Amino acid sequence: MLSFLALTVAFATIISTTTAHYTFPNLLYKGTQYPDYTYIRRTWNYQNYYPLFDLTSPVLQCFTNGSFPNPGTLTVSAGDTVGFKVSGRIIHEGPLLFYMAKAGFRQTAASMTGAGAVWVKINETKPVITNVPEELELYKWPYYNAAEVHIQIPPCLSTGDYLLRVEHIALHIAFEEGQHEFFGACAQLKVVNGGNGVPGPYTSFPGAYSSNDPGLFLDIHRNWTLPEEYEVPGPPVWSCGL
Ligand SMILES: *[C@@H]1O[C@H](CO)[C@@H](O)[C@H](O)[C@H]1NC(C)=O
Ligand SMILES: *[C@@H]1O[C@H](CO)[C@@H](O)[C@H](O)[C@H]1NC(C)=O
Ligand SMILES: *[C@@H]1O[C@H](CO)[C@@H](O)[C@H](O)[C@H]1NC(C)=O
Ligand SMILES: [Cu+2]
Repeated sequence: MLSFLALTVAFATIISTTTAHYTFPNLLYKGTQYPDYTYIRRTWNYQNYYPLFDLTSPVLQCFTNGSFPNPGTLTVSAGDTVGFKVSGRIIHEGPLLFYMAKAGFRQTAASMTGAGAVWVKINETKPVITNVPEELELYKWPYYNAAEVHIQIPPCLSTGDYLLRVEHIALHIAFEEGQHEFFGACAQLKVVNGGNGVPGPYTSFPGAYSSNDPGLFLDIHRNWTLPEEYEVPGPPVWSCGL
């Protein structure tokens, strides 16, 4: 049985599904907002903003489908904060995740594909614990309605070329298995002034997620009294051991 709230939210979502989705087209760095898909790979959904549902698709690597040339690469220092401007706002509820993948031997951020077990999760957000009434879902997911998101490059990360992958997973209709909506993008970064961090564990896309993961198949509108028990999907976060 679905709660009234779940049905209401699902119905509202169906109505607005083609107009209200979101992409991450602009890199933000040291006060500059770069033009669309400068240092960010142009995503498969850059025009229609469609969600990705297929957890077995290589599109999950960088939300690209191979139709567009890769952009340039931005130089940043380990420990710097970079951001992604959202096209509109993150209008669905769910976790925000960041991953990085280092370019291999004779690869660059522009030439690497993101295939294989190369990804390390560097951040994730759980829902927050609040006494706000159930209906005010705004307060439960820290990035709900966000117009931009930011991430610190791990200060101990070793110097080199990387993909930085942002991912938002919308869970408003995830009470049906497979109805998780994935949105994201990859920035191409050259990280300088790095440290001696040893990242891990590594994961791959596809491969990191299954449609019956507890964090991907759940009713976030029902029995939602214990948000601290939410399990963000994918591997644990690596954070320089901090
Ligand atoms: C990739 O995405 C673009 C834009 O959405 C689309 O025009 C193109 O047909 C897609 N190519 C493939 C191989 O799916
Ligand atoms: C609600 O969640 C709690 C904690 O996971 C669980 O113990 C309880 O059985 C759940 N109640 C219902 C009605 O699903
Ligand atoms: C993840 O991001 C949040 C919000 O920016 C920040 O407070 C937190 O310290 C980060 N966690 C790690 C492990 O970097
Ligand atoms: Cu949606």
